Amino acid sequence: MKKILVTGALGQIGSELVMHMRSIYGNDNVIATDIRRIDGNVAVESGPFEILDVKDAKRMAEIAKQYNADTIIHLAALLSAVAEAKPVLAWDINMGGLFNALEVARELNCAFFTPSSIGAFGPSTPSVNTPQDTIQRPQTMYGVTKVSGELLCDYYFKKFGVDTRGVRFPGLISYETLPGGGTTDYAVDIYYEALKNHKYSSFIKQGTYMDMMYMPDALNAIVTLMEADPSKLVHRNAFNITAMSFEPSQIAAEIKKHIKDFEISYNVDPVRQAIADSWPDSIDCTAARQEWGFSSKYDLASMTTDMLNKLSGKLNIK
Ligand code: VAH
Repeated sequence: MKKILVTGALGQIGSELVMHMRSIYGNDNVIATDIRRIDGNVAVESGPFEILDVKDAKRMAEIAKQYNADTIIHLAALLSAVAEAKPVLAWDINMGGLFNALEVARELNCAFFTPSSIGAFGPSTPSVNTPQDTIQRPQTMYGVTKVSGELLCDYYFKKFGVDTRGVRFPGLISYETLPGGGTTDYAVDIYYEALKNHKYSSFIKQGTYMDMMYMPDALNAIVTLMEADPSKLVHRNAFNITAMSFEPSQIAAEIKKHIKDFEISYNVDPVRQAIADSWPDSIDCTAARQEWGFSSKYDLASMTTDMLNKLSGKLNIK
């Protein structure tokens, strides 16, 4: 990877991945794009930034040619809860944008990464230690676009030889940007509320297990996969990866070790609860470990310590 075009660069993953990749490949070699510019944002100010609506195929191709991109990291998408509220827009952005990005990668012979998600599984998928290859009948628009995206990326590899690669991300937890519109966002919101108010009302009910990962491990996984030997990639797109699986009372108990009077309560959102119930409790990531050496560093305890330290600085709360 030498000239990397990132779409959705101001989102939860993009805002940190741009900085991570710039630290590895050089500021001028990572072109950040998003549908809007946020002046002062470090991803905008520390290197090339272009406004790009991923539904605009012509503009995407122009930017990729202008910067001689050899890699496209396509992150622009609507997340699960927003996609369920706006399913037509979600298909338009998640699939229309993906198709445009794959076409640019095909025309310019770019390597290509886009994330799938545990949202690509559904209620008929084995929910414990979910296999790499299994039933995928998601019942959310987000999940439909993720399964479709996995198949489209496989097609572009087999039909056109585009070097497509991807992972099925679990819920990602980070402190740089507030996540928007996801089902796993409770596991980010809880840290903010714990520091600000020493209490949190969870929209996901107690006992609801979901796979999760701290953002540093997600960033490392993307770079490791993109640098991996392609001859070793059997599954190529949509590798199951995870770092931990927990339910709301477990993250609350871990926070309580740092904030003694922290209390969790529950005010369940039926829409996001139904989405969470359709996802696995835990997934198997043997294929990722075997084919490109995936590993994760953070567990719930070490993530909680780091999240609370970083957020207390960001929120200026001692
Ligand atoms: C969401 N954070 O909740 C995203 C992710 C696995 C969850 O896809 O929609």
